Amino acid sequence: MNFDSRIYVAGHKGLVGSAIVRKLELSGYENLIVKTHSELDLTDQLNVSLFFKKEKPEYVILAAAKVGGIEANNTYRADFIFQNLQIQNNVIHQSYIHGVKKLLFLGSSCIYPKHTPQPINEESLLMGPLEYTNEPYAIAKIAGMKMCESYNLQYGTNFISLMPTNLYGKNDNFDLKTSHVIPALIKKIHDAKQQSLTKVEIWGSGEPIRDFLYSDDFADSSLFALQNINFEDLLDNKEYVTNTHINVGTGVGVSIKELSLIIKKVVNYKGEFIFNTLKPDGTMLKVIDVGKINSLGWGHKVNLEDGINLLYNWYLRNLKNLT
Ligand code: GFB
Repeated sequence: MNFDSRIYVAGHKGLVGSAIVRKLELSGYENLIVKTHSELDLTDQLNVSLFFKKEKPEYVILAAAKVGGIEANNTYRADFIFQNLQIQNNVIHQSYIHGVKKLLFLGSSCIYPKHTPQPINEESLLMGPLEYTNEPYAIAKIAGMKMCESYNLQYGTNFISLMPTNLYGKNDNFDLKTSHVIPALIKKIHDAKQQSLTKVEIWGSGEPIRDFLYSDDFADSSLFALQNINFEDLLDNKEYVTNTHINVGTGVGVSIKELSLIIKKVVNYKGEFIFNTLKPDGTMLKVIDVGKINSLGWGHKVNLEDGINLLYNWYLRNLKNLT
């Protein structure tokens, strides 16, 4: 990939897409192609085909998706599976039709079974039932990853699938109904401090364990994959080719209770937490094995407390645009 290569970043305004655009620009890649949702509806097959025909990207990063936290996934089940399948099918197929040199498909660690040995290894895929609350999204992401693998095997494409763990960072979603846990707790605890509230509600038991990766760290892994990882690197001498996707995370688990105490310290909030067990916990254990990405040469750099400090400072600087 050269500094003047035509690189299309689908979903450039989102948490992941915006981090990847920042990383590419800081690294000297000047020929980025971006389209807003209103300029290009990725669920529309004809418009995606016309876009590829006109723009002819050489590299594609598929960071566009219908995403959300546990409540959004559990509520908008049909939207999560339909929109993500449509986006993936259109972008992956057109990347093949138009000879894209490399595509990066971004999935999620929720593709793994609800109960699986920890830390979760890539080989655990499809080895058991999925977590109910995000099954539609997980099925869509598994389909996208398998589609990349199948196009590589049948057509010789070079489509790489990264499976990030729970991500957080600048341009995160702070809408309490649809957000993930870290932006939700930053907002709830910040607001409680501002309003001198003595208690903050945490959903669930506080016991679930998660592996949280800062979005700029994930963007760093995405550029590393674009520059250094190819499909043939992922083939081992098994009788059949499968599980060619790559986990990306910290490999370090933290409970939601521990997370809330870290955010309480960063925000300097003095109140207490109440755990609302009427809200779902979701998967109880979701820490991923990062041995594969580490052996390929990449490791995370930003630890959880530093990442939360970075995000909270960003939140305070951008508060007027977020409310
Ligand atoms: O981040 P989160 O919504 O997604 O929830 P998942 C993580 C844990 O935090 C759950 C708890 O056990 C929540 O019950 N939690 C506590 C909260 N308080 C809150 C709160 O105020 N808001 C939210 N959102 N959670 C997602 C999948 O699962 O993981 C997505 O639904 C995606 O599809 C993402 O795969 C990576 O980690 O449970």
